[in-house]
Amino acid sequence: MDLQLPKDIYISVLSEVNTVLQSLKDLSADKDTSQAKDRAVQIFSELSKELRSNIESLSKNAEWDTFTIAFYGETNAGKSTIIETMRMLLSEPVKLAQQQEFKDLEKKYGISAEHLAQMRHAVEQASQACTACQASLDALDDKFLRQTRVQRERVEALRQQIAEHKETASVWQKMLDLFIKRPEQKEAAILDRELQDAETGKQQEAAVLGQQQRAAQQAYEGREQSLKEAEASLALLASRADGAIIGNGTSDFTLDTTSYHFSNGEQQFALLDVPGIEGKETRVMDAILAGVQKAHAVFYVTNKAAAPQKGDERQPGTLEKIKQHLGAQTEVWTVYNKRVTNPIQLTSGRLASDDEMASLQDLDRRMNEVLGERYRGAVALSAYPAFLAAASCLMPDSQSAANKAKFQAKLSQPELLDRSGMSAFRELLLTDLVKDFKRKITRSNYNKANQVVCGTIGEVSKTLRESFKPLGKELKKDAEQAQLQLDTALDALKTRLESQGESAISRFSNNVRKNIYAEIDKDISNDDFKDALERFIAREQAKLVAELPGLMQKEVEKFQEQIDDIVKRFQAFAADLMDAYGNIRVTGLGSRLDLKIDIDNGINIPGLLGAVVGGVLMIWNPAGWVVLALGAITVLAGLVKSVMGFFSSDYKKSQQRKAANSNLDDIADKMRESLRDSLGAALPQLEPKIEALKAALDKPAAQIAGIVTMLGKSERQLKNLSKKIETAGTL
Ligand SMILES: Nc1nc2c(ncn2[C@@H]2O[C@H](COP(=O)(O)OP(=O)(O)O)[C@@H](O)[C@H]2O)c(=O)[nH]1
Ligand SMILES: [Mg+2]
Repeated sequence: MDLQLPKDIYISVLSEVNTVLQSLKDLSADKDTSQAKDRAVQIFSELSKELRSNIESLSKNAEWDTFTIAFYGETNAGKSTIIETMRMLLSEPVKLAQQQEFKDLEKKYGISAEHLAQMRHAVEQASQACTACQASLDALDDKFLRQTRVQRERVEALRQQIAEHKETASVWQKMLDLFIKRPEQKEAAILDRELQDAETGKQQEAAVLGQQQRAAQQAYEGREQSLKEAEASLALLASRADGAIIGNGTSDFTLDTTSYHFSNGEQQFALLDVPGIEGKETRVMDAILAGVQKAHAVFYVTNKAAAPQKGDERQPGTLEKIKQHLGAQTEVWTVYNKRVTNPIQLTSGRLASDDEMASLQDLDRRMNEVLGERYRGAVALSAYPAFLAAASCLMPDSQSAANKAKFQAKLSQPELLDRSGMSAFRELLLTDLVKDFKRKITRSNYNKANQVVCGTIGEVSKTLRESFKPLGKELKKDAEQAQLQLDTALDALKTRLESQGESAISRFSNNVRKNIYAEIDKDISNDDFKDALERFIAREQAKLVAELPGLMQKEVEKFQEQIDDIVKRFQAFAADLMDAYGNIRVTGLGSRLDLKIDIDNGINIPGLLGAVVGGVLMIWNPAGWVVLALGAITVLAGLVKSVMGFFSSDYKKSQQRKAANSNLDDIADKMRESLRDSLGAALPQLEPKIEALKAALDKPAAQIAGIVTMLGKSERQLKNLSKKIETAGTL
């Protein structure tokens, strides 16, 4: 493949495919093959439409300058955690800027863990003070009610006595009461005054307490307000904190693919954070596919040390998704992200246990089966502890900050990075993966282009294998069978015409014999005998000439029906075959490709059929042979003259019968000969018509065979193209 620039691969593939299509169009075709050619061209252009759109999408998504590595896997596997850690370890510019912003904000608001704790404590204290004030007020009420209970009850009792007295008193007594107060009235008045004094005292105390309560409430509200403000600036801070891209466990956290750009000396590379592959929405699927198309290498991240799940008919499993998405990648690695929650897990030497190592070997085997030599192996690491070690801008008071403290109390930062496997992963990324990246980019992009070509080769092969080849075979078999039936029908016609002739001859002989015997029995003279024989022969000939055409024509018509049937059966059969094979599903196109061919086209079968029988009846007079055979007949009596009644009458009769029989035998022989000649002249005229029909029956199979040859050629040309891409990609 002679390209000026590696990226010209797409244009080159498209132009090669056009060449294949053009060479299909350029094939010379005659009247019979042109329809097949048109179909082959149509099918190939349909199949290459898919190729074109795939190549265009590659050309749109392809990345040629920056080596691009996608992190691919289920949500929660730890993809974002690994990427976030790498951003910090490799000083990704956007990350550095973000960290700077975080520190600036932290300084501006003076927010620290202790400060926040103090503020929360102050709010708590103020709230307690409020509660205490309310309690004092309640206590005051209680005390007042308790202390005045005896007096209030006594006043109530006195009021009742006064009321009763008013109801029962005499008029005199009532008059008296206007001037002299009763003792209960005096006592009640004293008690009322005392209660009034107590109430005034309580209210004075309550006023003091109320003032205290309002002050406490004000203090509480003020402090809470400051806390809220501090927390709001905290949210601002959180968006700039390390780990902001890490998910919270829900599957829609990462919806789009985000890329992070790194440079390491000469090398430019990007890490792609791809959404979780269990996502079903098209938006997510598109993002995954676009990410994977761009990538030159892929890390399949999983938090299970086990081979990916296989799916079933209803739901594709992870393994099928990997096969579908990652088939065209240059290199694929597995990252086993072991979930570590306790620093103790990192202090015991190796990260992966023996069991996990064994499971990972099984996983490697499965991935190898699916991806072949593109699969590079598995790496074990623990992302979260490494993230904690690398992070320097964590939210004060956060779980991560607490975890960082917990892990760093046991292991230093370099120890954490080593033990978590992250240092080794960083080395892998910077040396193995990114090394020689220009060549790798070319190889990966060529691989992807080749994958598209191979996909189309697969479609062409499938179309040939599942449709045209078996269809051609079956059509051929059916045509052969129908041709055999046509031959058989022609043979049968010949036999039937012969036997019609044969029975005409015996009918003729028998009738003449019966009649002449009756005459002979009348004891006629030899001259009369000869006359009578000639008369009977002429009469029977006339009868045959009258009835034979009808009988013979019936046979010919029967033959016509037979061949009609044979041809119609074949046509129906062929149509069924077209239905069965002519509508196959072509993967990827999302629709069915209609491969139907109109088999009658160009073959005028009804025309041919009409010609067969019409022709026979035109050239053949079915009774002509009788006329020919008897036209020149002379009855040879061959009788001894019966002079003077020398011979007895019985002898004469037997002589006449003998003469009649020998004459009839001669005539029958002549008629047979004439029949043979007549059939011999008529039937061969049928043969070319039957041959023409047979040839017509061959046409559908021949057309399909033509398509098979033509598409087969295109398939070979595509295979050559694929080989060329492969070679160019590994240079
Ligand atoms: N304990 C522990 N948690 C982890 C580890 N790696 C990731 N996580 C947690 O798993 C969750 C999802 O991680 P994330 O990196 O967003 O996964 P992604 O969906 O693959 O991008 C987050 O809560 C992480 O803190 C790990 O090694 N140990
Ligand atoms: Mg994520």
